Amino acid sequence: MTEAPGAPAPHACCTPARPGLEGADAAGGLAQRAPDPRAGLGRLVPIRGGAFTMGNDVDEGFAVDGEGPSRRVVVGDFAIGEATVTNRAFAEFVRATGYVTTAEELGSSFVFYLQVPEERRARMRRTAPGLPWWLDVEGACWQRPEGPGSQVHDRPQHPVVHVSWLDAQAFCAWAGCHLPTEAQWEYAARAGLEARRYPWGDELEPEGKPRCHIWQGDFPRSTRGGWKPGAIPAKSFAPNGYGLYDMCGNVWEWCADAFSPSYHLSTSGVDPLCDEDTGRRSLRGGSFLCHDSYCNRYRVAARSSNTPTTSASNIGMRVAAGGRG
Ligand SMILES: [Cu+2]
Repeated sequence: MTEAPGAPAPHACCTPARPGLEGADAAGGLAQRAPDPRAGLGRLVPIRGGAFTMGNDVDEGFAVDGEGPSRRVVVGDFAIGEATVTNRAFAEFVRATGYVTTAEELGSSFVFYLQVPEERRARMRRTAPGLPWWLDVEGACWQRPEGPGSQVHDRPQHPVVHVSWLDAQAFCAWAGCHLPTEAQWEYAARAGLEARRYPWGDELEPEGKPRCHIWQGDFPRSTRGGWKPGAIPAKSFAPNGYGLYDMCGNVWEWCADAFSPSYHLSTSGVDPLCDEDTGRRSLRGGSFLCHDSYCNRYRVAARSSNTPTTSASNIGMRVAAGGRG
């Protein structure tokens, strides 16, 4: 699908980026404590490896994303979180380590404008360049997802958001796991269905029922039917065939790979991992801001990326264990 007329970049709806902070590409400084592996992580689903068709050749994404050419890829056995990492699990990590996230260090994070109360919005000036619906909100971070005055005490089962790729790496180092590779993520998302658009098949809303948390209404101006922009609790919709929740929509999920648009041309066909020095990291799954009219990256083959220091109210993470990573 196409982006809106006059859109600054086809990456637009999903991912503002922090400029000028690239290069910090390793999660240094966090002592590896004797972790309680998988503490508070929820279930890790064992996935039996195999061969699958990865990527997409149908012209329904954005050429710059590099969704194709599709190809056969083999992944080894691994395990993956049944859901995204929750606020509860991330709080456990912070309590145990005193970890300070990138957003907390830098003093701000990106919040979608409709998530910020109108009276506060009016006083805000800073927006992401070219993306007016993103506010760079001072004080926004995982514990205050909409900025000062917001909190997560009543959202323990929501996915943690405002985590940078560096934060995700640090969390994984503590929990004794790793971020899934793109190949592991897509293999898990497809759950054995070949060449389908979504984890459940080709139809977005079978029998008229939403299957994932994506934008409802006219993006980015208005919502319909009482739908509100913002992450919702993990596991709010039915899982896919492998028992995995929210592989589409809700929040973007960081992957281990460096992002390259030529990923499908340049990486191996066996447990691929892109380690080119591109300054960006891959994101999968789409978020509550995705909508067919603007950004349909809630498909299993769709890809996005951001700089490793970027955080936003629609970016979270899921962990993996075993296999490559
Ligand atoms: Cu999107």
